[in-house]
Amino acid sequence: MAEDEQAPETKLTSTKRRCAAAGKFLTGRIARPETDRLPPGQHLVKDWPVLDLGQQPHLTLESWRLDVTGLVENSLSLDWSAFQALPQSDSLSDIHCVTTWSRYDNRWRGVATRDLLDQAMPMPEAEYVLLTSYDGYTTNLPLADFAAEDAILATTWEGEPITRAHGGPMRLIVPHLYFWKSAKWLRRIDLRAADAAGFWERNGYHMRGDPWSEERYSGD
Ligand SMILES: Nc1nc2c(c(=O)[nH]1)N[C@H]1C(S)=C(S)[C@@H](COP(=O)(O)O)O[C@H]1N2
Ligand SMILES: [Mo]
Repeated sequence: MAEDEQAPETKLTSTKRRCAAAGKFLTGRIARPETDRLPPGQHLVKDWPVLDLGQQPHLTLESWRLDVTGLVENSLSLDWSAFQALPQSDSLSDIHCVTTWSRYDNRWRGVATRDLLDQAMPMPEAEYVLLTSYDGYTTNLPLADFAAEDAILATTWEGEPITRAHGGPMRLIVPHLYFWKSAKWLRRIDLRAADAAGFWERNGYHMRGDPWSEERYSGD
């Protein structure tokens, strides 16, 4: 076949494409060999650095809310007790920050993003989420990544409430993407048909941010 001819769609590629379309919630299962645990260009730390825009909001559980908006059948606006009434899950995962530190084996408890999405019921057109936090931070990610099996709206770390500095009372954890996607002090989850850049994504960071393919900056 000549180089410039379009390859005909094979049975395999068409099946793969259909799975990719239907499998929104089936991606994100992490089954990497142990040797591949530390992504390229990362080094391990034992402490847990604090990184943010420098405005750490003081939130009270009485006034806290989480909204789920956009392309969902059921818009949600949950107060703290409604959020706590959702199924609670545990998740053990590694952190990979784009500034090159990684931290293994963090034990989280909270609401699995899938359990929240089960309540909100995303419409078929929903492909991306744009997250907004109480400090004004925003970040975007594909819905499939947000809905990964081990992604969690975490309220505790190592059995203790997440501190304000680390995003308490609730922050997102999406372990298989760089940590800037894991919004602290999460306020709103907006489901969308199209991708829209968040804070760091408008400032040169990658739209997806996969650590194993070093998607650090928008040119990567
Ligand atoms: N709301 C909010 N979430 C945020 C940020 C932020 O500035 N505001 N910074 C991101 C970045 S760049 C990183 S590396 C991690 C840091 O989380 P940590 O301070 O708990 O280590 O939070 C991410 N989530
Ligand atoms: Mo970061």
